[in-house]
Amino acid sequence: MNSHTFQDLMSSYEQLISLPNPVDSRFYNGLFSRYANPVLTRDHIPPFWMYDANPDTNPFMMQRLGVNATLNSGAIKLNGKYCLVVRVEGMDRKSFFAVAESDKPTEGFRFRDYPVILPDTEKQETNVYDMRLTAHEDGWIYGVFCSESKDTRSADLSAAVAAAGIVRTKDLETWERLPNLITLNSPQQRNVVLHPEFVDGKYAFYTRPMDDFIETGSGGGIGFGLCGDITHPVIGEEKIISRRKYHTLTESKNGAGAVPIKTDRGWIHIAHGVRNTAAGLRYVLYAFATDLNDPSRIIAEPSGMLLGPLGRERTGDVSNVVFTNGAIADDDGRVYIYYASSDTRMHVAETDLERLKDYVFNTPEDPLRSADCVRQRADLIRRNLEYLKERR
Ligand code: M1P
Repeated sequence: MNSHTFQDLMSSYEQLISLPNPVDSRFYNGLFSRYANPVLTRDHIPPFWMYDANPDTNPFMMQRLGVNATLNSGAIKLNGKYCLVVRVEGMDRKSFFAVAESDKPTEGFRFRDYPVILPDTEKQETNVYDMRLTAHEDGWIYGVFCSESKDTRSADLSAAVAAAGIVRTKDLETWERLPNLITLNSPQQRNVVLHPEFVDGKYAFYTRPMDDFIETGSGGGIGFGLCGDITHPVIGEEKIISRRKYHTLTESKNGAGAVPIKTDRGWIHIAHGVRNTAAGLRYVLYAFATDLNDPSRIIAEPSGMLLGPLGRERTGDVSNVVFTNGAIADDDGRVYIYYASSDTRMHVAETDLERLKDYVFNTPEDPLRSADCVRQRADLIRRNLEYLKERR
C-alpha cells in the first residue's frame, strides 16, 4: 500500500493546478475550440478540504471528507478574474457551491480557501446545485440555483421537489439569501436563469416548468416570466419560448443554461436539450437567439446541437451528458463556454461573438423530417460542387 504525507498531497495538487491547458488540435468545427484538459476535476480540490493534515489524528493520511465531482458551474468575470461558482459534490452525494478563480479563462483555476456558506434559511432544503450567475443592471450579482427538498407527500423515498433558490452578492464572498422563487402555474422548477436587464421595469426569469422532479410532463420547454419584486419573487404567467419538439434534441427536456449574451443582433442563449435513448438520457447543448427588446421572442433557431459529449467526456457519473450553466463574454469579444461532462468534471470551449452570431443566424433551421433534412443537405452539396467547379 503506498502512502503519502500531507506535503506530498499538496505538491501534487499544486503541480496539477499549474499545468498548462493547450487547445485540443484534433477538434475542429469552425465555431469553437475545445481545450485538451478539463479546467476542474475532483483532483483540483485542495487537500485541506478532504484530509486531516495532522498525522497524529490521521496516521494513515486518509481522506476524511472526500469529493466525488466538480461540475455545473456558474461563470462570471469579476475584478479581472475568471470566476466559476462550481457545484462540488461530496462523497455523501450532497452538493455545495465553491468559487474557483483564475487570471486566465482556460487554466489555472484555484478554489478559494472555503466553499460558499449559503445562509441556511430554507430548512426543508436537502441539496443545492447548478447556480447561474447574473450581473444584473440593478447592481447585484444574483445566483439562481436548484433548491431540492424531499417530497414529503409521496411514499417514494426518492421523490423530491425542485425549486429555484435565489442569492445575491457583490463579491462572491458574502451572500444574501432571498426567498425561493414561486411560480404560480408550475409545481416544480429547475434550470431557472435571471435575465441581466429589466424587462418592462421587472425582473425577467427564464424558467423550466415541470410537473415532477425528473419529468417535465406538461411543461412545454423553456419558459419566460416577469416578477416585480425580487425580494418576494412570484411569477404568474410563464410563456414558453423554446418549445420542446418531437424527434429533436429537446424531445424529452430542455433548460436554459448560461445567462444570455447580448449582441448587436439579439440575445444569444446557450441551453441544454435532452432526448431519450436505449442507453438513457442524452444531454447536449444548443443555441437560439431572442429579440433585443423582447427577450421572450425567438428570432433565430439553428438546427441541431452546438456541442455534444465527445471522447472522454462521454463517460462519468451520469454518462452521455454535457451541461452548461455559465459562459463569459470577454471584453475582447471572445466567449468562454464552461460546461460539465457526464456530471463529473468541468471543461471550457472558446469561441467569439462574431462566430456565435454567424452560427446562430446563418445555420439553417431544423426542418423536422428526414426527407426535408436530406434535401437541405443535398442543396448544400450542390452549391458547393458548383462553386468548386467554377473555381477549377
Ligand atoms: O444529470 C444531467 C443533469 O440533469 C438535470 O438537468 P435537467 O433538470 O434538465 O434534467 C440537472 O440535475 C443537472 O444538474 C444534471 O447535470
